[in-house]
Amino acid sequence: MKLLLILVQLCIFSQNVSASTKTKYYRPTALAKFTGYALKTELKRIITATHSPNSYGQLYKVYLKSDLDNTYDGDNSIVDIYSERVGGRDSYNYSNRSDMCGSYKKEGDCINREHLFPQSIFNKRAPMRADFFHVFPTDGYVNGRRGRLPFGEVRVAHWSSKNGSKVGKNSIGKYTGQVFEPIDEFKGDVARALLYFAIRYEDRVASWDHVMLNGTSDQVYATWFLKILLKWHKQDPVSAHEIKRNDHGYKFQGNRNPLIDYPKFAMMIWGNTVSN
Ligand SMILES: [Ca+2]
Ligand SMILES: [Ca+2]
Repeated sequence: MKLLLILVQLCIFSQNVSASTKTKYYRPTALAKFTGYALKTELKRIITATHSPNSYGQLYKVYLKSDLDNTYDGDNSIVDIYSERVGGRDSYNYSNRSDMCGSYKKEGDCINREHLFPQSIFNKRAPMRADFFHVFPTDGYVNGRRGRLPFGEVRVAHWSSKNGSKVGKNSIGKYTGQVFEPIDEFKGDVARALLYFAIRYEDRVASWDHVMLNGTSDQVYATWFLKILLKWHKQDPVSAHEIKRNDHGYKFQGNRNPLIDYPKFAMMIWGNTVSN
């Protein structure tokens, strides 16, 4: 009973800590003046001013803390969105520095750094390349199968990973090219990482070329793609794993992902665009 009480108190304490961290970081009263793309630009100012970029090599170190599984299997292996099986046994697991790639021939060989916003689009330049909030630890082989495909939803997969991530033609909205579909559990995680990227780099994206982009610095993503991201953001809400990862990212590089802290910001920024 006493232990339970201590646990409850600890829980309340950690929630308070996280709430006060957020208040200090965003100053919500000042932020309340903004909405739409003005809110996006104000968030960009905050998350850029506080961003202290790290080297690319540091990511492998931080993953061994930030991405450990105490949400799904609780076994302290790395949560890999391309191999984690929710409610089932993972086909393979990674947990050590020695599991980092390396070369791979098949799934389960090694883990590497997946740029959810493909690094070829920005020529591997800093600080995008090592930005923790869109670079996730994933299986090297599945990462290779995804390549620089946009994300989307696939009805008929021509390839699937062992956890059910798919490659095939997009079956939702106007775009019908090849896409990569993560499993449902991680669709929101992917969406929030890419929406973070659109905010953080709004001053650079307009000159980059990719089918998921629309060449603007405000909307950033093509409407078909933005609709998918906002749908995923809604259907897969922020998880305990993402909250933990966001706090680790804050320690690691000084800034935060606003879509994890305040999920409502996504529709406040882009809501008008997708309802048109
Ligand atoms: Ca796991
Ligand atoms: Ca999720």
